[in-house]
Amino acid sequence: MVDSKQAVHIINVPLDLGASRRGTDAGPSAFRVAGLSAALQRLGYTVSQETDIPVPAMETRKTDNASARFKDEILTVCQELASTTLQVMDAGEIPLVIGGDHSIAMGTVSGLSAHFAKAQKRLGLIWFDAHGDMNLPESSPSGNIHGMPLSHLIGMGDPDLSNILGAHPAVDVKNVVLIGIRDIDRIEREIINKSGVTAFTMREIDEIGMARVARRALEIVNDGTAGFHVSFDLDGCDPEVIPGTGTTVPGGVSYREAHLLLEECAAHGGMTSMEVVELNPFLDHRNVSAERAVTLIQSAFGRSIL
Ligand code: EXY
Ligand code: MN
Ligand code: MN
Ligand code: MN
Repeated sequence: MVDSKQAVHIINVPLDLGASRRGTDAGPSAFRVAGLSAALQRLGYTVSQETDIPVPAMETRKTDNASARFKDEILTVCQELASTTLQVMDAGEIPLVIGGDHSIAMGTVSGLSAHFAKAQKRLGLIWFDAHGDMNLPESSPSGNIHGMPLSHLIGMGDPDLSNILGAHPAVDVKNVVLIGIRDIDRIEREIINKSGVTAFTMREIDEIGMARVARRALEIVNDGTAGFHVSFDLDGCDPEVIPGTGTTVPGGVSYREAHLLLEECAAHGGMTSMEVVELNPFLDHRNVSAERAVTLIQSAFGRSIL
């Protein structure tokens, strides 16, 4: 569980092969410039180490897999990331994974699950996103793997991508919640509805408020689990809050609502790890999205206003 006596281990994954739009490969650099490490240290954490996962540049690769573009490369990156996440958890440190596009979650979460599986324990998962990320190679309108990681983590889809480190499924659908969704593809909608994951759409957030959404989500992800991971896609926030991301969708989560969710995660005490994905510094204005993302991470790691 996240606790300032534990060391944070930042894992940078500059991947953009899972998206059509270039630029998430510069995410880790923008977070460094925005002072991520110092921001954690101000909260009392030690940042034990930064590990950079090697990622090939798109220009050096070709993909002939139209339904899951750059699958082989993404699989290799996710396997390396999963091993790293597992080692970090085994060492008692807190993994903070910085993307990169959202494909990396298949690696992050598989590594976390492998850690808990050794003790016959399960992991809960909060997936904050404008999108469902529940396409399958055969349903995807784009072939972009960043639209598919969650379906693979619940054991569907391509068998290589859904079996990283032998965790299959990496998470049990009954402990998975989607928060903030508002842009779902036609077949993806059926996949989500049949899957058994709980979805808090923007409509639910509008209707009952983020405070209640957060509390219900925390009940679900902590039901019978050893803790929960937060996979935070910055495009879940409204584009006015986070302009620096590639697949913006209007009508998103406000700055304060996002903080509230993460403050509730910290107050609960069961968060094991976090990842922040889809920052695209080339679409940002003077790194404001990275700076806001750093403050969001601070809330998840226990920063309180007073
Ligand atoms: N649903 C669309 C697709 O599968 O292509 C868009 C997915 C965007 C995924 C982003 C980053 O969370
Ligand atoms: Mn996503
Ligand atoms: Mn998204
Ligand atoms: Mn769409």
